[in-house]
Amino acid sequence: MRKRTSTPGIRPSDITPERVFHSRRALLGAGFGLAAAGVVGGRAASAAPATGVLPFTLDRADSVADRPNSFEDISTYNNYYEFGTGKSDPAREAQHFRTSPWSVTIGGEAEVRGTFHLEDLLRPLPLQERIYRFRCVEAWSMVVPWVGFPLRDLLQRFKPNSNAKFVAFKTLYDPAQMPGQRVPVLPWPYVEGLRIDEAMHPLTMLVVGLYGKVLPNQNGAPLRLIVPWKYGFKSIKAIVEIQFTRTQPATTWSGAAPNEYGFYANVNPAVDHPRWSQATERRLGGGLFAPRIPTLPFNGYGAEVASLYRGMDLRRYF
Ligand SMILES: Nc1nc2c(c(=O)[nH]1)N[C@H]1C(S)=C(S)[C@@H](COP(=O)(O)O)O[C@H]1N2
Ligand SMILES: [Mo]
Repeated sequence: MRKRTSTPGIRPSDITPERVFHSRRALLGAGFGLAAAGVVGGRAASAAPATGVLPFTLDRADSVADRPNSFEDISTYNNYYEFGTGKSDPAREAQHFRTSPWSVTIGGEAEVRGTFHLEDLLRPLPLQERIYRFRCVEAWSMVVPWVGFPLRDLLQRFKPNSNAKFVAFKTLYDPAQMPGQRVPVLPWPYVEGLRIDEAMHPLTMLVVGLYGKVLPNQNGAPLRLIVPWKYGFKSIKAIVEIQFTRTQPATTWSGAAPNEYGFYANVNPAVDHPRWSQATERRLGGGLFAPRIPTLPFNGYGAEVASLYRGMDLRRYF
């Protein structure tokens, strides 16, 4: 396992790589003044309600060196079918989505179960910034400075028992607020799942922020999963339920098109989608003529996660 770095009280210029720091300064000029200033000033949690700023420490050991995409790229090109199937729909349609109050039900094969206010769940968990690659199954990709915490830090507090072999996640069902749920493009609510060892892997995150600020609604506020070595559809948004289960849970896309999307969905350049190649990807923000880049096995996280799948035929379990 990689070394953790989590140094409280680090200097503003240490919080993120230089170029991110400068792009935050660019955000300042773009009208995100208060939030960006709070980030570089390392302001504390009390600033959050007023400015949307989150306190965090950079987890450099678990971050990639790739240049992060702009806030604009990450927050205006989205997949979130609850708010429409177009890439620019969620940024517009999710603007007034209510993320507070928010509660999450945690149950199933665990000693501790119940429904909790999100702020109570989050209170004991220190936030980290991690810069991760993100690869959609549609063959576009980006690099994102998420703010969140390892999922396992939350799950462990619920004391899963030995029957807990999988973890199932559910998105909010609220057609009054989510216009896409009034259309049967997918069975609602959106559900996803992980094997317990995948859920407990230190790279698996629950995310509450982006670029040091509260997560934009279109990116899955107030709470979404990020599994950086899997295709983006595993990274379920607006989570209201987490269940420890004995058996492999149903997942939305593998149920909707089982020949195209599997339960595992590990990024794999050697296994093409039936309708397109997965060998290369288009990095967002590169413009029309940017060359495609090679897709990496496990999205580049193979050294950390390949051992989870030892002995499995990854063509069969795709
Ligand atoms: N509830 C829900 N979660 C979802 C989706 C969705 O439509 N609904 N889309 C998935 C897909 S296909 C991708 S690629 C990512 C996109 O995340 P982003 O918009 O933050 O880039 O969210 C995933 N999580
Ligand atoms: Mo996706």
